[in-house]
Amino acid sequence: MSSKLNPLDLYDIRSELSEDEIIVKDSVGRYVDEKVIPLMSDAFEQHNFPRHLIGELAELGLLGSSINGYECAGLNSVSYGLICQELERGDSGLRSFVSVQSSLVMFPIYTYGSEEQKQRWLPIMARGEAIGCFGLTEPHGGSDPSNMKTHAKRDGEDWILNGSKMWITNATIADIAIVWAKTDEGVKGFIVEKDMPGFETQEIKNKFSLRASVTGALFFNNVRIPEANVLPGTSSLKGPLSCLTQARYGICWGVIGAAQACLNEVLDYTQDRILFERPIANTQTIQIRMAEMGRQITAAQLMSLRLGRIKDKDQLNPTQVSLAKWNNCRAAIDIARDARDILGGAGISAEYVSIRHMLNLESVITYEGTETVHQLIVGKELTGVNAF
Ligand code: TGC
Ligand code: FAD
Repeated sequence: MSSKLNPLDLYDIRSELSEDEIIVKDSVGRYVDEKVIPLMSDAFEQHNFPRHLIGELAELGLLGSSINGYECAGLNSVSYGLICQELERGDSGLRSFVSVQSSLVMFPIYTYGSEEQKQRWLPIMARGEAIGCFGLTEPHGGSDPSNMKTHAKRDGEDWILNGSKMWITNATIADIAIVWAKTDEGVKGFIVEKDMPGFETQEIKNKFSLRASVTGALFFNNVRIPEANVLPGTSSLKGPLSCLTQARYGICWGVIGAAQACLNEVLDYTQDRILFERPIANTQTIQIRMAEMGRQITAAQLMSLRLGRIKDKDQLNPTQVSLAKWNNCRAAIDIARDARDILGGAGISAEYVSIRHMLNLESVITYEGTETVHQLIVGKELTGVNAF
């Protein structure tokens, strides 16, 4: 007789993890249980990103955790995935903060930056003393960044930047923005510092999703950028798109955490909710719905672990990330919506986590490439035809 399975890990993914990976998962998991989950419902209701957590995330080594050197932890890709999963079990907004800081700001500085840029920014970003944001999306359409209007022109030793970016995580709390702009020499990445004259930010308020995360717009009006703030290692759209591959990979894992939180909630709730003289967990329909959640979570876990192992061998193809981003976000949002329904009227209350995860996942399925974008990336791979 085999022992009872863990409902949140039906294929015992844990047994596939190294000792180091288990330590990362368990320590971040404990932190999320003790310090994050108790405050996220309020933070979401109050539309407030709990900034005091940044120092704690830094102390745990979670900022730029995949980078070697520069005071970063140098963890492998599976560990980064597990960090995202545990943080998003708390709230997608917190995982978003870490995704942007690590994959979208520290990664491009590490990969495309000069040694001076790395020395200047990476250690203070790892310590949480400087916060970053990533400006690619523009108001007229984020799915097609090749149509960006933001541009920069050389002026002597400097560059002059004009344009705007929309829907930018961390916009108003960031010390630096990695801004992607068209130039006569191709698409380049600029490190825009918050005090540079002509650079302004504005928070986007009244969101129904990711309320515990800061989102805003960036405006550039003749911002003078010294050559020392240009990332020298990239001059095409491949630069920003390669950053997206890193962040999308983290999301593949992250949304598993959100889905696990929802399944966990309904597993408890349905045991105690007595209707027609029996717990609703004893009905076939509720069991089938929760079994479906278990099936989807297991598939997402297997895809993410395989993706992580391929990434750690440096053999990752971005299309493989698109397939998992599509699959896992779709699974997580379906699970969250169904969990909300199983909770009945209680499911609309902030006392339960499912509706918060459900609302957050509306952003997660949209940002870092919408579901349609990822389907078309996979379609292009299968057919060889670009149908965008
Ligand atoms: P395309 O011709 O396909 O590609 C141009 C060059 O880039 C290469 N490439 C990639 N490289 C690495 N990773 C990827 N994911 C890559 N995708 C493409 C490609 O091989 C090519 O290289 P080369 O050497 O041949 O020049 O470019 P396209 O203009 O046709 O675009 C294709 C498309 C639609 C897939 C792309 O534009 C896209 O991915 N659109 C979606 C945009 C998006 O995801 N934006 C996200 C903004 S950031 C964000 O949402 C942060 S939220 C964070 C949070 O809070 O957690
Ligand atoms: P659009 O591109 O206008 O898409 C509208 C609809 O058209 C979508 O349903 C899309 O799937 C569909 N569509 C697009 N192309 C096709 C096609 N060829 N065929 C059929 N349908 C198509 N961006 C950043 O740069 N940095 C950030 O930090 C950041 N953070 C974000 C945080 C939040 C909370 C949100 C919501 C967004 C964030 N974004 C960020 C922006 C995000 O990446 C974009 O919202 C996303 O890429 C989609 O762009 P869009 O909103 O302009 O939608």
